[in-house]
Amino acid sequence: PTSTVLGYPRIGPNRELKRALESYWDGRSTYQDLQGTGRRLREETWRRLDGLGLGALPSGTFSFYDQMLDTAVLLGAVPDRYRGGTDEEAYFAMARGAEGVTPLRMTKWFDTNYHYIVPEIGPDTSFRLDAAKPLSEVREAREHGLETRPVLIGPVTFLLLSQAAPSAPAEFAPLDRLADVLGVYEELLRELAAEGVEWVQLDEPALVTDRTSAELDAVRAAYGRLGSLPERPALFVASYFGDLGDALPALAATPVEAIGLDLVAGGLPGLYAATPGRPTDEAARPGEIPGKLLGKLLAGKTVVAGVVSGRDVWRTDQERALAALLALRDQAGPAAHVVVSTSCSLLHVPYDLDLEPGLDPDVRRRLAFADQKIAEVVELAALLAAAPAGQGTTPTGQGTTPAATRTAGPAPRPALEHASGHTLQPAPVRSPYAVRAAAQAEHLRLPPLPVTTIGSFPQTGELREARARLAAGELDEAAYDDLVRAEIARAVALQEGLGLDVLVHGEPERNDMVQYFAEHLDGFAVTRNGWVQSYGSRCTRPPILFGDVRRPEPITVRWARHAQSLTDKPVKGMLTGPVTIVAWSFVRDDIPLRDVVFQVADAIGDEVRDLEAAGVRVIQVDEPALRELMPLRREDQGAYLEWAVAAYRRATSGAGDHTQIHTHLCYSDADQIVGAIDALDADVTTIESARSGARILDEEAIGDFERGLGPGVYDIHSPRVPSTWEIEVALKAALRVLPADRVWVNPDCGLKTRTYEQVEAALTNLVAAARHLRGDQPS
Ligand code: THG
Ligand code: ZN
Repeated sequence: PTSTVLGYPRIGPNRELKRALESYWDGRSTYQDLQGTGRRLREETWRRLDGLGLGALPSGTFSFYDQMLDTAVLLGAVPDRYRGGTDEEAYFAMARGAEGVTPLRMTKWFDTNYHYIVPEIGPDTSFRLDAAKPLSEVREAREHGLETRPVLIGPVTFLLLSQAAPSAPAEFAPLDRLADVLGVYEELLRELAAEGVEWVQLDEPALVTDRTSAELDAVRAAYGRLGSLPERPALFVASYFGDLGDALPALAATPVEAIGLDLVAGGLPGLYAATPGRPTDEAARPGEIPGKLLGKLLAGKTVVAGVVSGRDVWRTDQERALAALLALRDQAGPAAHVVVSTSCSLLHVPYDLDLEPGLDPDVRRRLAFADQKIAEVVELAALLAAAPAGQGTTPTGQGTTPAATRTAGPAPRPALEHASGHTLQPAPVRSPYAVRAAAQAEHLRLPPLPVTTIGSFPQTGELREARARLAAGELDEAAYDDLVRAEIARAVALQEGLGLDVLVHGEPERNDMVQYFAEHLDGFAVTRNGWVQSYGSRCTRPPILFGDVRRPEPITVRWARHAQSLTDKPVKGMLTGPVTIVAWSFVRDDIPLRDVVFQVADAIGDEVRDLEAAGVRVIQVDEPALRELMPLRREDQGAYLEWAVAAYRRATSGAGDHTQIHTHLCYSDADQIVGAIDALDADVTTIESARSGARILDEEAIGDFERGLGPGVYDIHSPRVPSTWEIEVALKAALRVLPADRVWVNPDCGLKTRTYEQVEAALTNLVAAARHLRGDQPS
């Protein structure tokens, strides 16, 4: 084959899988119904890929929940507590929990907005092959007359991304079980060979992050062993999201037949670099392969060249991609074979631009969604095949157009105007914390252990329906506004009645916070149907940041003003931080990411100033994706954190000393970036999960954390209402390391997914716990 893709979306062009899953979970349909939807989606996908002219089709990229979870099932790594029912009950219990069992942990898939289920591996996990899924999908495709390449997570990545079982000894690591897991992969490869399968794709994205020499030994051992199996399909090891570094020679020395390289995010020095900040003339990183050695490494192998980005929505620069393919073909030498592909699975982009007729034509002609990207792959493969050998020249990167400004039509489009001038104004600097704290104490007059919430209140069905009717033109703006105002009044009255100290308006006007800000900022386009899977049945519609970002007019001020008019207690203004807005959008690549984030920071900074001018005394700027955008290689992380923190401070430093800035971060890995969180210089930081809150308090680093902290003391992901007693226990732990005027009492995240009944009960207990402990505090 000359062309392929590493994977394809599976939620359905109209979110058919989401609907089928949720209906099955609610008991409105059967597992057979769900399987029927799965079969139809897979058939449609294969027919579409084949129809677009793709040379080799993947199978197994479909999943009812997640590919890491599927691999755990494939290997029989199902912890005992999930067993007992049917296979599908165990599968969904691991994903979502069930009566009496909590689900497996879920975490971010590398630096994407996709979440995977974290398998649990212990010294006693008994591995046993369950090849039903890969085999049945291969057979299913054959019923449609199509031959496919099963796609699986590779053994090294599977174990590196797994967590140790809770019962495992401290020194145990899942990778310790490599030899046992390889036994199961061997058995699978034999079965696939017996089935007549010619190629298998094993995904090893964990190899693009920093790996120890022991881990590289594991790579050599794993693929040495699988490669030496006498009866097996050809092995294609795919890497993506970065460059393989030292793992490339390790992998190349094994008998695997094909290696996949992400030439968009990673590239090879002097060969290809499409990402800003990685100019083509950049010196090789330690461990990178100089171009001339490439031929030796890849002799006899197939190189699957990921030149069409699977993660952005921009059209590919065909000229530049072809130059890279030619250079790769020449450097890899005549003994290698080059296949054109996407840089990673297309899971991370929407299906089809044709499903988005409402987009501005000027933006639209720069875009490619999954199906358009497949057409690009096919076209590049034809161009490569037609080009005679010996044409490879190293692309200089000059004279090519950045993707975000590239267009479909033959006529060149005018370049986007650039707002870098306005991003270069220096941001004001806030006074030291002690000065601010004194001004805020005077201005806010809060009790010790102040009680607040993170921002959102339950989103009622009525509200969601009203938003849908507004979008469909069945409800006018004024009627919708009245509904939002009434909902704000309800949330404010509830908080006043319960005795919270800093109130919120509850965010009834927002569906997704990033979508909401994108809708109100210039430089963004939003889609109606551009869904991308976030986890399980949940999706987001990432906005498209295509141009210079500006805030044409205040966004949240009228809602904040309304809420504040209803109470004498301070009401928090609620904003999303610049890193998070950018992390959860598709972002232009014609200027450095840092400059884009700074532009968004300035737009948010405008909103901060307007909120303050409107009399808002507390402003929360959330940055839940601060960790997510972190570069995968350690050597790049320091520079990122520096500009990410600087962007946050740009956004917030316009606030006067008397205005209290809050921030909120989600996800339990916040403890990895305590230093950066501290450097945000927010007056108050609230963090997710009572569990991770406790862990952060354990950190020695907390001694330097000299501002307000709200360790989440109510786990909002569970419908359970915490007792006053357990909230007090959590707060007492915080009071051992922080004074009472710097400890905040709050849930661990927004209340959007809870019911009003649960929220009222939990907040009652939160206030009771705070009041009880206040009695013990010196005032
Ligand atoms: N917004 C965006 N990205 C995110 C989050 C977010 N990434 C990380 C985290 N939060 C992911 N969590 C969720 C939680 C719920 C949903 C999506 C991601 C969700 N989505 C609705 C659905 O699928 O039915 C659709 C929501 C909508 O109308 O936009 O429930 O908060 N951008
Ligand atoms: Zn949160």
